[in-house]
Amino acid sequence: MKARKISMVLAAVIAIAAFSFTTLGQTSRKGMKFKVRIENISNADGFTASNGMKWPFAISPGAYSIHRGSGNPLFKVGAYAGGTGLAAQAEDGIPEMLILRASNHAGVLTNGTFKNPVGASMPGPVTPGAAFEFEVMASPGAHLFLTFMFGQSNDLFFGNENGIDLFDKEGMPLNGDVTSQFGLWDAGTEVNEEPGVGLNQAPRQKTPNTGMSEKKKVGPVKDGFTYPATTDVLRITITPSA
Ligand SMILES: [Ca+2]
Ligand SMILES: [Ca+2]
Repeated sequence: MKARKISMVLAAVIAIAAFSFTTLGQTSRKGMKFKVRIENISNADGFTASNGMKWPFAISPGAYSIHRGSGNPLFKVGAYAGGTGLAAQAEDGIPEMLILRASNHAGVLTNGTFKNPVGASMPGPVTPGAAFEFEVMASPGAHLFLTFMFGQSNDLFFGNENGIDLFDKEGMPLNGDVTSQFGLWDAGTEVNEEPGVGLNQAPRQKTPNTGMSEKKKVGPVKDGFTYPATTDVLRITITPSA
């Protein structure tokens, strides 16, 4: 009798433990924290322009959006960027307006910016060897969008056209390198000059929003100049918190 009672109590304890474990697992999956790291892995020697001058590869502060459903809240390939806030992001590395406008997009759960390089107390560009890092909370079904500027350009930006799923179909969190999902895009708002040389590019222009304006649709860069392959200069990783 005694042994039977003990085994029944044990079974109940195991059942409760198993239930709590399952509940905890589900709860943590509903709101899991991810760390997003955007690292400039380009060579510190930089690139050589047609006039022989060296220029460093750098990226600007950027925007992120955690989103559910279809569409891209930050940019739309094949559409005009006018009025979306993309111009300030792509021309001057200023993401606030884009985030403000993106918050009207159906399906947006969270929007934010990343502006301070790791270890820096002030906003600024990420130069060779440096990185941006930020954390987001997300639940299954959510995906991530990012934008940030190619610093030595008129209106070029990096971004993922399609959302990056933060969980797989089984609800397991994404963990790894997602750089290959990012492209270099032309916002279509300012005429391109040679990268690292153009006087109307962010590092050299006298004030933001300077340069010959253009009215093209957002699309792949086609200007005859040479650009580094994205995976040669950037490493973007997503790591779930334990
Ligand atoms: Ca352009
Ligand atoms: Ca400019």
